[in-house]
Parts: sequence; structure tokens; C-alpha cells
Amino acid sequence: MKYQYFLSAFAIAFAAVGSASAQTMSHHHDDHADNSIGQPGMAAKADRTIKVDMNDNMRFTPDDIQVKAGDTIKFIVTNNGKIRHEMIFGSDAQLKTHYAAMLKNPEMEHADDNQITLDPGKSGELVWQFSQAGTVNFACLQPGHYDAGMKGSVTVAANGKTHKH
Ligand SMILES: [Cu+2]
Repeated sequence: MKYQYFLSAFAIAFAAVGSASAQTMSHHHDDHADNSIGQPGMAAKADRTIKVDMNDNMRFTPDDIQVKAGDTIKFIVTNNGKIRHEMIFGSDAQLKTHYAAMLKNPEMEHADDNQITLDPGKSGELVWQFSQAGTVNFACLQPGHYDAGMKGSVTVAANGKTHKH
């Protein structure tokens, strides 16, 4: 018996899916280097732990936080929504500038030590030391969220005694 083998050659075209990777731009903020909003803290030295909930109602709970100058706060942030949210500390001006940049480039990768970005259902920690009396703002800068009122503030009270860590 004679067997014939037919070999079919299939030309497989691999369509190069144009770099679907979103334009990734990172940016760094030296604008909080002046220490006015505080600085990254160490979890081991946290004076208090504050749980913050983020939700698709575009609100932080709580959105009004009281601390004392010098306090290191461990924020345990949870995204209980179905879309991405983030908590970013800054002055009002810093947040507005940053938000404008986010609107121009929504896929902008932004990561810094003054912020935490969380996918739905995720939790994370952000440890921050508040150094000066005054107000430190925070907001979610995902496009549309800031406009919808996803913001809050930390009131930093003067601390009479010298605070040493
Ligand atoms: Cu948000």
C-alpha cells in the first residue's frame, strides 16, 4: 500500500498588534520636598492607624481626619468599589496640577510615596508623617473622580511638645 502524505503549509500571519501598551509616562514630584505636607513615614513608628474606605460613590470615608504635627499615621486604604481609586496627599495646588496632568494622559503611570492606587477590592498601606500644623489635602485623581468630589483633608494641629522618633 502506498501512502501519500500531503503537507500543507499554512502561512500564519502574526498581526503585530501595534504597541497596545498605553503611553507610559512617569513623573516625579519634587514639590513636596519642601516638607509642607509631610514625608513618608515608617510603619513601625506609626502613632495611629486610620482605616480609609474608597468607594464608587466618589467619597473617602472618613474624609475629614485630625492629627497632630509630628504624627506618623498608618493609613490602611481599601478600595470597596468596582473601579480603580487612589489616595494621594498634597496641597490643594499640587493636587489640581497633578489632576490636570492626569486628564491629559489618563494612562499616565503615576506612583510616588505620597500616594496609593488600588484596583477594585484591594487594600494597601500608606504611612505618612505630618510635619507641620495646617491642612493637608488628599484626593483621588482618576479622571472624573476629583471633579465628582473625591477628596478630603487632614487637619494637622500644632503639637506643643517636641515629638521625637
Ligand atoms: Cu476614585
